[in-house]
Amino acid sequence: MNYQYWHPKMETLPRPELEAWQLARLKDMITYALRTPFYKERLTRVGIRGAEDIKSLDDIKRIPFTTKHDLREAFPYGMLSVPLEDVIRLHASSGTTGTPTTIYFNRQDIGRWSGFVARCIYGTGCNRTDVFQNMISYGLFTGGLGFHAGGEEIGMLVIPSGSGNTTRQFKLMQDFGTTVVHATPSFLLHVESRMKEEGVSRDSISLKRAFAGAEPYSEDTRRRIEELLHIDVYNSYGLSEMSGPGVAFECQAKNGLHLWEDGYIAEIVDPETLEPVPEGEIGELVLTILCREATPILRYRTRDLSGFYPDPCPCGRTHRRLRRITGRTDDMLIINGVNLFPSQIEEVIMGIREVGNNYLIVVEKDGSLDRLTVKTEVGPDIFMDDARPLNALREKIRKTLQALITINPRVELHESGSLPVSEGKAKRVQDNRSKDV
Ligand code: DLL
Repeated sequence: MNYQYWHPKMETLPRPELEAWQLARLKDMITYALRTPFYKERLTRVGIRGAEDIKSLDDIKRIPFTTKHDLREAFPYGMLSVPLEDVIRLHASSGTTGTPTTIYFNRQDIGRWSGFVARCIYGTGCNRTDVFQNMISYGLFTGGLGFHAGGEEIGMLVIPSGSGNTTRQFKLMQDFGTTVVHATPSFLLHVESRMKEEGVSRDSISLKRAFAGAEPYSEDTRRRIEELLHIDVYNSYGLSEMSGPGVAFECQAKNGLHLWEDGYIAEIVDPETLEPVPEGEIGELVLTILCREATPILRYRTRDLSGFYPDPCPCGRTHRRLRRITGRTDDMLIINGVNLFPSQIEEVIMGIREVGNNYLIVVEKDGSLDRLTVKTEVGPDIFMDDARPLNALREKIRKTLQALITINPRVELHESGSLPVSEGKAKRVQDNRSKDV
């Protein structure tokens, strides 16, 4: 494989130099952080009054963790570290579960962020001859403008199509010869189902690659999208608190996501004790941004569960690789006392060929017990009026799930295209238990 780097020097920087860079940038971030009311109070409390109080990377452990709650408390300007007139953009989380969290960027911050996204895109084999259709929401969500700027930096033709409206997406792909798309994995699966329904032939589009992220998905889902659409799919990880996409991305080796360590310091901690886990083990990812002056965020508890691969990547990049994020500490379901991550269910059902492209997990109360129902669509080869294959499929899903998760779920099969599709991140779990009491 001929691996290509957007920023060869930084992407292959020897570890000692990379760590020296991180220390210098961490000191810069401390200087900026001390200009915010929030961190001034937090850092002085632990005796950090200036960059000179950070002497080694290990000193990061002296810095208190930052949580989503802290960001909300600091809303709107408590974490802004530059004069407002230097800020050129903000992004915000949707705020559906409370006060939104807001991140500010100065001009250099936007430039650096685009550079990281460009690295991600270029590392998958794209170049300026590609036509890139960005099928994800624009606006306050970081996925749209973040990838847009990265694509432009490389010099690709970027089509800001946004999410939704599959008919128009197909038309754009056909008219302009789109070679690469960006979307959530659930939207890519939806696109594939709609392609069949609308009779769009694979030969009428020139698609080669997709970047898929913003929500968890399994290796089986990646394989399914790749096989159905005949494309390469690359996993893309990021979060608004760390500017959005461009934090970690798969290279062409497609085995783990390189976390750009010149832009972020990553720690993996035990979510209960908050102590570091042994190298290579899974825990909660904690991130410190090194590449944003206007809103420095230190030791942010992402709630995402991951770990680092211990071995180097064949691509030659020196930045460590994260394992696929399979869940969050706060999305674990406890069903009749059994701990279960939605990703475990996805792994089973997306591995069954006859299952369609969409599913939903419903949890309810049944008397004093919890009841788990897994609703899946069926694939195009299964007909809803033919009871025998339907019963056989239902039983196959039930048995496979029960063997893996030790819970006996109810399985409902639904016609292709009948389960709800979200234009943004898929809502895979409906937990109705609190409504039932
Ligand atoms: O989802 C930023 C983004 C945009 C990433 C486009 C990739 C592509 P938020 O809306 O703040 O930001 O959501 C961040 O989504 O903490 C994870 O729980 C989840 N997430 C994002 N990417 C992945 C992924 C954007 N590849 C939250 N795998 C994160 C698993 C992901 N989970």
